[in-house]
Amino acid sequence: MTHKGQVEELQAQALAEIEKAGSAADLEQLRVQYLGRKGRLTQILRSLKNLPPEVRREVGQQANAAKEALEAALSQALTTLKEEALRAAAAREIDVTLPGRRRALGHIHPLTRIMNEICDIFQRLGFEAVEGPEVELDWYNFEALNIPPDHPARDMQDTFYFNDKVLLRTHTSPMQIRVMEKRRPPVRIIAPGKVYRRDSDMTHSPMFHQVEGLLVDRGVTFADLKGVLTEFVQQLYGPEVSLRFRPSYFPFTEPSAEIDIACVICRGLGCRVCSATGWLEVLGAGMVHPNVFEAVGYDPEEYTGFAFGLGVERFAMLKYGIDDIRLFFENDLRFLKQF
Ligand code: 2U9
Repeated sequence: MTHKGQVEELQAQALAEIEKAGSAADLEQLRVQYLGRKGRLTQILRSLKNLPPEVRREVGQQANAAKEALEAALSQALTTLKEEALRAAAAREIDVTLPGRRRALGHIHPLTRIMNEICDIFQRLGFEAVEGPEVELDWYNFEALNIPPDHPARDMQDTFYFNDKVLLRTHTSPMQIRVMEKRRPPVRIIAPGKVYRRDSDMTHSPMFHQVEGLLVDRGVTFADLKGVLTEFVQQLYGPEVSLRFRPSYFPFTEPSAEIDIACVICRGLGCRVCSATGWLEVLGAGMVHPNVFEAVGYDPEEYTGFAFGLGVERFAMLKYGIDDIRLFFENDLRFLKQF
């Protein structure tokens, strides 16, 4: 075969193989095979010097043209392979140029936060937190707490009953009874948790949260009650906030009081939130009724104690200026993200 025929055949063979190559590695292998230092076309170019001058010129021109053609074909094939890979990724609906997605960070529910703050303050004051059943017996929820059989709280209209004796607790006070039945004084506990009442509007939810407290020992007085609750309110609302204790009535305490703070919205001047009174009721409290001590087997001549109760939602609504209690339970992110 002529030299010219050799070059033509080599070029045709190389181009066919480049066309069939399926990867960048295949293409590189072909480049080495034909154009590398010991490549087949390179060897032809090197052997030109042994040819007679009249053939050398023609074959030389042709070999150089073949070299250029192969280089162009290799580079074109590589570009085509890359384009095909991108098109395949797009077909799988993966846009490799999009930025990564951030994972949204959750946070503590406003009610949980207030609940934790309240419990932390009482725990620093020496109170132990106790938790117990939300499905309760009539004895713990009413009878032992000196709540008489004809009290309106016992009505079907106000309490969720399962049957005559079993109900959803309407306050966390049953826990204090359960603890006193098991332990002797001194007792210093708080009972945080869910409670249930048949009531629902802007300021009442059928399920809400309470923190109640109880301290029993020899020689406990109303002055101890005032000291502990003043300290609590000032730790939560700041040392400047003023309090007032108003006489009140609860079946399970005697004497009883309701505790107001100067309105956190208008600072006592009178506004819509405090109904123009300048005061907000935040706590109920009193000295434990002797009948309650009798019910748990404590001698009321030997021991005295104070108790208090607060509604967590009410505290949170006052703290954050929220006017509808239902917002806490709708899990609307537009609401929750504000805290
Ligand atoms: C025992 C004895 C006495 C707990 C008390 C209150 C006053 C009170 C309300 C606050 C707002 C209920 O959530 S609320 O609607 N609570 O006013 N609670 S004294 O007295 C007790 C508890 C347990 C054994």
